[in-house]
Amino acid sequence: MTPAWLALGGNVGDSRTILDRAVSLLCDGKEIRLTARSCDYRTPPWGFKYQPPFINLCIAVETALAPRDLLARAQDVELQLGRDRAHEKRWGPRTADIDIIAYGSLTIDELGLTVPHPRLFERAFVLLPLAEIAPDLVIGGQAVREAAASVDTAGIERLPPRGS
Ligand code: A4P
Ligand code: MG
Repeated sequence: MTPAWLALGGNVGDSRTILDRAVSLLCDGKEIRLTARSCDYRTPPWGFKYQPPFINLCIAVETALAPRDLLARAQDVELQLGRDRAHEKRWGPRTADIDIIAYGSLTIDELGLTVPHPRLFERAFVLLPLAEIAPDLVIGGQAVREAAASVDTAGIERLPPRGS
């Protein structure tokens, strides 16, 4: 089993419910075991501004899958949750987006898969939830805690667990 960290986000539909479902569909307890889950965060849209706020969260898993298989599984879950890549614009609205942030200490730079995620350090909506579950994780020579402390977090709201 290899540790991996994934970021989830969405802003179409009931995002908190959809992303909860994404976590359960993805983490089957066998090939992908959930080891930590951050709170949900409400975050201002990044990249393309004129769209509703996102819900974002990060999870830590232990996985028996190779990186490509983990990506395929994540994309399969996106599809099950109604993601329609054919009609999306880049950085635009989506029901559920699942990105692999890091896979062990592996560096991958292939067509269709770059790990660690290349835009990680620009994205407070990933760094904040990631710092909650993996503050000491070092990615590309940088500790997540420090990266999260140095990024602009304006407008990001950490949400209490639902039902509390
Ligand atoms: N791909 C390559 N590397 C990876 C990786 N490490 N993890 C490839 C996942 N996928 C990876 O993905 C396009 C392709 O990236 C995939 O087919 C896969 O082979 P995509 O999900 O359609 O991504 P994209 O939208 O074109 O670009 P990117 O940079 O991944 O953007 P996001 O994160 O998907 O953008 N604002 C807030 N606040 N919160 C958000 O969650 N999300 C987006 C969507 C824009 N703004 C946001 C948020
Ligand atoms: Mg993505």
